[in-house]
Amino acid sequence: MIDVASLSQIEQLGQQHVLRYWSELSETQKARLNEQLTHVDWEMIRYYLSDLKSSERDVRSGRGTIAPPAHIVRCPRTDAELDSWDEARRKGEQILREGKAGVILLAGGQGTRLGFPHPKGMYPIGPVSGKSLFEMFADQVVTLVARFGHSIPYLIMTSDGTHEETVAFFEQRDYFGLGHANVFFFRQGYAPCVDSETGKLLCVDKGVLGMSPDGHGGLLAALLKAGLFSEMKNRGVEFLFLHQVDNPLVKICDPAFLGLHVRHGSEVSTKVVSKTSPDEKVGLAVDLNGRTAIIEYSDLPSELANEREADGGLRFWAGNAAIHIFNRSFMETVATSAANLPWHRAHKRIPHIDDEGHLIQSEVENGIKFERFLFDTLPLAKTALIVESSRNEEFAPLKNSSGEFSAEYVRTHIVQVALNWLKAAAVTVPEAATVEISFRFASSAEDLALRVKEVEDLTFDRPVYIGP
Ligand code: UD2
Repeated sequence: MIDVASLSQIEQLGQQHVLRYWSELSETQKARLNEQLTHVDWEMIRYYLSDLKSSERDVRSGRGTIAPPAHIVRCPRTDAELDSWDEARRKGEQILREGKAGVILLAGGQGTRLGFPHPKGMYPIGPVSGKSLFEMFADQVVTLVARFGHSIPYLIMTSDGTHEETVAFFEQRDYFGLGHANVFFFRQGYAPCVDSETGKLLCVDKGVLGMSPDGHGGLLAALLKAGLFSEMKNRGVEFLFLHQVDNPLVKICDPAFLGLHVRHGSEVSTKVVSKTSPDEKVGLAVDLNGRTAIIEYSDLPSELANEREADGGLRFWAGNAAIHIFNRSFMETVATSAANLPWHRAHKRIPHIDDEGHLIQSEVENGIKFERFLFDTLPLAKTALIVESSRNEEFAPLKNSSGEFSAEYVRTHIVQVALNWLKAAAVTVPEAATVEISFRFASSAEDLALRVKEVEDLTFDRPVYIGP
């Protein structure tokens, strides 16, 4: 029996073709198609059909007014700013001691640009250790737990494409010492794909809709479905630190960032880094129609991307480092409210069956995938804070198989951070040395300086890994 609610939507939206093979399907196949149909966001399909050719965002069609963020907390330079950050750091450290912080890792992406045949977090990025991204993140969390004396739950969002391998990777390594009870794997949801010309739902087999992960904005519904908002509330977690799987330089639960977030009374805070060029492919923190927002680089008109201030710097310099802190209560409110996040469209080559049921591997971008972006929560917040981070210290994401944001690029940046810390601790180290410092040994330049006795006699004529 076809799900009645879905059937009326199918008829209203001219999607009868998805039922073409219904009579040929087994009971199992019918049940699967019904399951898929009940998860289709028919409002999204309706909107898409009514809006087939127009742009999806205000700013691109010129309806929106866009400006740099009115307020950004810049990296500290003066003594007064340094004192202010130190005070924020102490406040953040208190939050960690009180067990009010949790961590969310976005790990559902397919990582297609990298060409790595496993979940990206498994990539052996450590320049000397060969540690995976997952292990480097775990090293940070284990160190934070030891330092602040309270467990920190680690919530890892996967997708069907990454789930099994990711869970097995952690289980085989005993969760890197995080403690099984503190790690929560949960899967994000899916959205159907449509033909970009007709808006027809694409099928990948007789009675099987073509679906794709619903974007990292699917986090909210996935947390809700997994019961993790109430789990976090029961644990006393008030703040959720969120990071992407691709950036090993991220300072997980950075106490200063936590402190600034709380001091500002923000519902969501985001770190930005200086763009290296007007067309760098990172999202932008902006004021969009007077609200703090992040827009994708593709949504920023090039004339705005190229605007410069009197000092020659980019007017729109604040690149989205994809490092956020959310109040758990705010995230839950958005997850349960009707004000859902907007759908973004991505033109893709999507395999699909033709009228005769033959699978077509399209040579052109024939279809649309729909994704929600987590950063679309910013305009929904009463207060959203933008905080600058030092690009050299905290941003080197692994994206591509070569060139910028490649493994070589990332490893070079990991080594450079270690060299900077050693130099700050007055350790003599050659510029060309290859060094990696484990977060379990030191998680900042200040940490390293406290243990300089243990490293000052090291020789750097070969790659050196400083850590347990
Ligand atoms: C993201 C940002 C971009 C910039 C850049 C910085 C978006 C749309 N763009 O670009 O503005 O900040 O990062 O590095 O966010 N993911 C899921 N499920 C999904 C899709 C993605 O979990 O369905 C995760 C993915 O595993 C990764 C993160 O979200 O951790 C970013 O995904 P991406 O690689 O697609 O983002 P990218 O590089 O296009």
